[in-house]
Amino acid sequence: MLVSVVIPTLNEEKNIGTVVRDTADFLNKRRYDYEIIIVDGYSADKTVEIAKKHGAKIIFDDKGKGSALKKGMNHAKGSIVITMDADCSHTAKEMGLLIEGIEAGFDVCMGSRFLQGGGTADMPFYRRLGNKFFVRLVNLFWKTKYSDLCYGYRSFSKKGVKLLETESEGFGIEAEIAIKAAKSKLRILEVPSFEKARNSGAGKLRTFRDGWVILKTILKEVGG
Ligand SMILES: Nc1nc2c(ncn2[C@@H]2O[C@H](COP(=O)(O)OP(=O)(O)OP(=O)(O)O)[C@@H](O)[C@H]2O)c(=O)[nH]1
Ligand SMILES: [Mg+2]
Repeated sequence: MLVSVVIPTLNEEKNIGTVVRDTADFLNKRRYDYEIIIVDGYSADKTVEIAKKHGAKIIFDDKGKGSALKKGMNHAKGSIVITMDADCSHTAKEMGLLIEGIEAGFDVCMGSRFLQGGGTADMPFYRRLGNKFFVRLVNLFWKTKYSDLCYGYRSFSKKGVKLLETESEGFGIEAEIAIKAAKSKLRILEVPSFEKARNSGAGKLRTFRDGWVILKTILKEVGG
């Protein structure tokens, strides 16, 4: 069983080494075959060089996080595809839950900061408020029971990757995936996840600009 880990990066030179190393260590310990795919947005720093040194495959995408994730997921050869951030917010050990969710027969397994056992050290007030509002909106429209929405630590079966034909180029991607998974009647599981604070460097998400993008993404799916 091959596990593919897809990591979008933009100027993460202080973080990417740790993320790739911890991921490889975890998957080696569990004796999984794996590939780690970095989808880089043409970083101006040493992200690519460092990721390569740690054994990751590199592909490039010049649009945004959403477009990078789509490219990486379509490139992945694994029967389980995991997406994670490059800023050390996601803990490699938690990957066990994401892998086992797919092994148990689910198509999309979504980390949630708001299930018992989960949490966050990286969510200012307005983002928490926005996320809560979007979760309610999506649950209302699609009769889902999500506890979280805009969180990128997830796993997918081959079928899941194939059926999710996403269009978001930027930070609307997580919401779009959650909605399309429900629309496609995929088997969805949430597992608790703790989001650590970004280790180093600047976050790229802008709360109000990207909040607007996420709202437009949800409304587009209502119409479509
Ligand atoms: N390829 C690519 N990756 C991106 C782009 N923007 C962000 N990323 C990556 O996507 C992941 C999530 O971005 P973050 O900036 O950490 O977003 P966030 O976690 O919502 O924001 P912070 O809490 O401030 O860290 C990180 O691994 C980024 O390096 C982009 O335009 N292209
Ligand atoms: Mg982050």
